This record gives sequence, C-alpha cells and structure tokens, in this order.
Amino acid sequence: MKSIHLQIRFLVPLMVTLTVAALLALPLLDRMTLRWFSRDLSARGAMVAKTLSLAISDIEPNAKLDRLRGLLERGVLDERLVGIALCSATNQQILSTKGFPGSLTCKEAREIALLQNPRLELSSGAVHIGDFPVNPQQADSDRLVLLHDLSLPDRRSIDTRRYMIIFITVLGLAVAGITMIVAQLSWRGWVSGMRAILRGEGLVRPLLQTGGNSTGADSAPPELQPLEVEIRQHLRELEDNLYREHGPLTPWDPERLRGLLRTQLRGDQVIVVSNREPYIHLKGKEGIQVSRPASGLVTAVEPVMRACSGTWIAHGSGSADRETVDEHDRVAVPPDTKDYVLRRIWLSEEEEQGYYQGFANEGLWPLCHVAHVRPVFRESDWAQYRAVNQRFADAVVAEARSDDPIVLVQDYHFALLPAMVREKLPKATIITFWHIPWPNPESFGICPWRRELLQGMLGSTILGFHTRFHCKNFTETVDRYLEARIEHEHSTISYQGEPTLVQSYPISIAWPTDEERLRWPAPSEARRAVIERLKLPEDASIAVGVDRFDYTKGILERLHAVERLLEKYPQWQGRFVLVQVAAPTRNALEEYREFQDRIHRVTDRINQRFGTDTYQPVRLLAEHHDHAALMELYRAADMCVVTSLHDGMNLVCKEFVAARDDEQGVLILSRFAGAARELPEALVINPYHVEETTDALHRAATMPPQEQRERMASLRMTVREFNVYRWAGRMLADAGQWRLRERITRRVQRRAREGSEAMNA
Ligand code: GDG
Repeated sequence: MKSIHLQIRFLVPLMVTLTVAALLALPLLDRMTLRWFSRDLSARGAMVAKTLSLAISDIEPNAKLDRLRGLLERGVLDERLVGIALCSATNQQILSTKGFPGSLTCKEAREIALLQNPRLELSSGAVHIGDFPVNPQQADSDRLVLLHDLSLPDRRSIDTRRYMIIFITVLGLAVAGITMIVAQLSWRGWVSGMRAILRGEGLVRPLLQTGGNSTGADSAPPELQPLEVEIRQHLRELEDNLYREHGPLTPWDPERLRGLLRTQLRGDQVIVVSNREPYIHLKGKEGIQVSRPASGLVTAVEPVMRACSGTWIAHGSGSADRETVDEHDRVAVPPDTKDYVLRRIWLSEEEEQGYYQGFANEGLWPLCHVAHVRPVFRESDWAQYRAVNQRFADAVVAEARSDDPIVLVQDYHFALLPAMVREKLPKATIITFWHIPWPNPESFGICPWRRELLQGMLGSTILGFHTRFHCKNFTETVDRYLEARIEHEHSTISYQGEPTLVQSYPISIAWPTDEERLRWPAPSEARRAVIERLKLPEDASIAVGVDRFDYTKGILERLHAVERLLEKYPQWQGRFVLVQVAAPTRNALEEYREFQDRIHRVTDRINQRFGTDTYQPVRLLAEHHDHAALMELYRAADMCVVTSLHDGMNLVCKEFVAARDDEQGVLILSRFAGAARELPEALVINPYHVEETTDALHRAATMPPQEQRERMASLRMTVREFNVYRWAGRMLADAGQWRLRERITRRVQRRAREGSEAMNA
C-alpha cells in the first residue's frame, strides 16, 4: 500500500510536468510547421509562375488576353491553387481566373505577399499569396499573383498536434514506468543491504562470496559503504548517549569480558606484551616486597588480564625479580589470587640503555608528544630497539600454545614486534595499542626509521589509539611514507595485501568494586588525615596533582598557575595548597633530571614568596605512593588538577572521579589530554594559558556544592560506563569478529579444495 502511495506521489508530478512541457512545445511546433509550409508554397509558387511566364512570352500579342485566360485557368486546375491574377507593373489587374476574389486588388495582394507570413483569411478559407514577375530581367514587368489553398497545411498542423500529444503521453508513461521499476529494484536492494548492515552480516558475506581474499573493506556493496560507516558511527554515538542518559543496558565488567572471551573468542589464549611489568619484586629491609608501578598502562591492562587469565610478557626490572620466577622465568600474579602468569624477560644494561632509555624514551616519547623536547635518534639505540623487539617477539612465539593466539601488544616500546610475530605466527590476531598520542606526518617524519616503524606496526591485525584524531594522524602518516591501500570508510590500511583495522578505543580504569570502596576512608576522615600528615591549614583549599614526574604532564605550568592565583586572588594566600605527587620516572635521562630539578627550584621559589613558618602553598611529594595513599589524597581534595601539555588519555582524572562517591570535588582538565573529549563536565583549560588555569583554580575553590554535585555525578556516570572492560571488550569483540571471518574463510577454502580434489579423483 505504502509503495502505491509512493508511486502515485511520484507519478502525478511527472505527468503534470510532461503536460506543461507539451503545452509549451505545441505552439512552437505549430509555428515551425506553418513557416515550413509557407516556404514550401513560396517555392512552389515561384516554379508555377516561371512555367506560366515562359508560356505567356510565347503568346502572340493579338491573341493575348483570351490565350492568357485559357492558360491561367489551366494553371488553376492544380488542386492547391485557388486563383491566379495577372497584374501590371502599376498594380492594375489585367485579368484573373474565376476563383480569384474580386475584392482583392493587385496592390493589396502585393503588400501581403511581401509579409513574412503571406496569409489572407477569405470567407472560403485561408489562402497563401505569392507575387512573381513574369519577366524577372525586366524592371517594370507584369506580375503574376498566385493564391494557394492553406486548408491542407492547417489540416496537417492539427494532425501534428494530435500526434505530438499522443507521443508525449506515451513517452511520459514509458519513462514513468521504467523509472518506477528501476526505483523499486534499487529500493529493495538498498533496504535489504541496509538490513544486512544493521544485522552485521556485511562482515561475513563477502568473504563467502570471494573465497577469502576479502578484507574488512568489502563489508557492504560499494554504493552503501559510505553509508555503512556513517550508520555504524551514529549507532555507536546513539549507544553512547543512551548509556549516558539511561545507564547501561549491559554494563561492562570482568564477568562480561570473561563471557566474551568464552563465547566469541572460544577461550583462545591471550598474551600481553609490555615493557613495564604489572608487579615488581623488590629487595627490602624486611625481605622481598611486591610493588605496583606508577604507570597508566599497567593501571588499565592489569584488570583485563585478571579477567582473562593468559600470559603477560614484560621486562623483569625489579631487584628481586629473578628470585621469584620459576625455571621458565614465570611467576603467577597477583600475589594473592594468582589469576595469570607473568613471564619476565631479562635485559642487559646495553639493551635497556639503547632500547628503553634511548630509542623509546629519548626518541619516540618526545617525538609523539611534541612537548618542546627534541627527540634524539641514535643508530646504536635503534639497533638495540630492533634486537629487543625481536627477543620479545620470540618470547611470544615460545609462550603461544596454538598457532593463532590473541596477542595484545602495548605501546611505543614495541612498534616492530607485530610484524616480527606475524612472520612466525601468520594466523595470530595481533592487537597493538598505542598509549601515547600519534603526531602529524611532518612531526613523525623526522624519525630516520619512520618507514620501518610503520611497517612493523602494520603487522597488527588491529591497531588502537585513544582518539580518532590520533587514528587520523597515523593514517595520514602511512599515506605519506608507505605505499599502502587506505580505506578511510572502513578504517583499514592494507600493506602488502595484509589488512590492519585502525580504530579508536578510549582507555579507562576499572570502576571500584563495593569491597574496595568499603576500605576507603570517608572524605572527611581522609581530609583530616592529609591535613595532619602534611601539616596543612585547617581551612585549606586542597588541590591535588598525581603524575609520573614527566615533562609532558604540565607540572611547571601548574606551578605557574598557583603562583598567579596567589598574586591575583590574594585571599588564597595562607589557604590554597597544591599537593603534587610526582612519582619518580626515567631518572637516568638528563632531560628528566633537569626538568625535575627545575620543578624543585620553582616550588621553592613559590614557597619562599608566599609561604610562612606554618604554610607552604606547594607540597611537592616526589616519591612513589601506594594505591591507598593516592585514594586518600583524591578523597581529601577539593579539586584535582590535570594540566598535561599532551597526553594520550590520562587516567588520573578518571581515578579522581571514581574516588569521589560523595559527588564533591572539581576536576580541572587540560584540553590536550585525550580524556577531555569524554569529560566535558570538567573545567577544561589550556595549560599554556596561565591566566585561564589560574581562573579555573579560583572557580573550583569557590564552586558551590550543588554545582560540584551536578558535574561530578555526570562525570561519574561516564567513567563508570566507559570503563576499562569496555575498552578491552570492544577491542576483543572486533578481534573476535575478525577471527570468525578468518575461520569461515579457511573453512570455505578447504571445502573448495576438497571439492576440486574429489572432482580430479
Ligand atoms: C600512558 C599515557 C595514558 C602515578 N603516580 C603513582 C601512581 N601513578 C599512577 C596513576 C595512574 C598512572 O600512574 C598514570 O596514568 P596516566 O594516564 O596519567 O599516564 P602515563 O603513565 O603517562 O600513561 C597516558 C596511559 O598510558 C594509559 O593508556 O592514559 O596518556 O601517557 O594510574 O594513579 N601509582 C602509584 N603510585 C604513584 O606514586 N601506585
């Protein structure tokens, strides 16, 4: 019924348009036909006149009039001629045939004959008038006036109109009919294509059709591909908004992640590779102690590994690490629950120096962060980087229990490893996650080994970044430096025939469990404890910063903003305190040592300028803190300050939000942290703009509790739902879909092979 309505809605305007076109075209056509006939009659008249002229010249002058009349009467016998008159040069009628109207004088006839349309309406019908000299060589020659019957052309014109109307109507109906059929077919194809896309079938079907040479790029018919991407994005955004507004339909938690591993990944083995290990064994005064490193990567990946078991391969860097592993360099962790295996790799001093301190931290880290520290690239560091990547890749192959494990490669320390693993385990699903930003092609281009790094990374099945912006930068970099096929609509890059899906997966934290929350002190207790321990004023407005002591985190800019706050808003002198945790990191590098010294100097200067015996505006705690101490600080604070100059995501801001179940506290967040895209309810600032950061500190310190509650409630909803299990879950689900396709492809190819073998036999 709907389609009939659609057709009528389409047909009526089409018919109206055609009718209007016909109405406009007919008079035009009419005029053209008449002009054509008129020219025809003039030519014909000229011929008749010429014939008569020759006959007239042969007549003897005496017998002239009678002979002439007879001659003209014979001429009129032509059915189209109505009458003929012979006129003198002075327009006197010499004689005329019977049909020539008596009322028409030679002068009038001549005047009409000179018109463009020499037509005269008589009572007997319309005639065409032609006027021709008897002797064209003689200037004062007699003239012949011929009257042609115009009823024939008039009749033809009416016939032409009729045929035209019939023709236009038939043509209109034919065009409408064909259009409707084509539209119907396209509509059906389009609708079924869209349904398939919405059901997610597009990913599998083309593989079956093409026998396995297909990539993600072929997931929908070409004409629907741009639409498919848009629809998927809209669906994802809708899903995200729905989550934000109504809470989760099915929340992501360890159980759901385990379920996904059991079902979609059929319990396949998961191997994580990272430089930093999740647990470090250290020799202490009271024997061996276990420590959790200050690392965003470990914070995020550890809960995922707890949920999926498997093996984590990392550099064993602790002083008691060798003493705690078995003969295969393995140790079960976490120490209490032993959920998964940690396989340690030992690095020599040269290896650590070249691969980690040198190439990764002096080269790639500043290269990707573009934070005013020049990257240093040394040939010897590059050689170590390659060698260590190979050692870790070999360890992956050794730990793999099947030929197609799921390998999660973490961060910029292992850009070459994906291609190295791919070489030995072609069927492995390699998911590489780049935890830091990806710069634009020009910035990345300064690396002498840019092509090798890109080739290594494109050994991955899936390559993840925190934001779409980083994905875009990466794709543009590949476009600039490698010969690869880029399918923007499907976010895939095919290099040497092997596709890699480049996607954004914003990382997060594990939302605290009820058990964990029970161990937290109440915010008022936490405040009391912090004030006592750090000897802060009773009425202090406490801002907290928690970072690795790294130049990208904007600690210097934060200090400048605190100094400016105390100048601009003197009421905060004696009351405002920044408690800055700066966990030691990369102390072996001169760049870091210089930076850390500078922070100490600036802190001292501010404290001297505004401090008293009992008050210090900046408390710099440059040491590692345990998790509980951080929680206490987060819960004691009036605000948390994140001023990164460039940060892939930043987890500290999410930890602060998760810690504030009292819905109080204000988050100040740099717009250059990936997290700013997810957390707009924070006070988002540009850390390079000291005045803006200063005003944000003042605003946070004076924000009414109700506004704090509204902002914090919304932030909490986001962090709770967009947690680290969702991050891992989305990546693993994409991997699961990929593996499913691979299996189907292999099955189809095997059957095809078996079929042809049977035929040959
Ligand atoms: C990279 C990217 C991305 C800090 N001090 C201590 C301590 N920490 C913990 C924090 C937090 C983590 O370290 C730092 O996380 P970030 O996200 O700020 O940063 P990076 O280490 O630079 O991590 C970053 C992250 O990877 C994840 O992808 O977000 O953009 O740069 O968890 O709490 N933890 C302990 N003691 C400390 O003194 N225990």
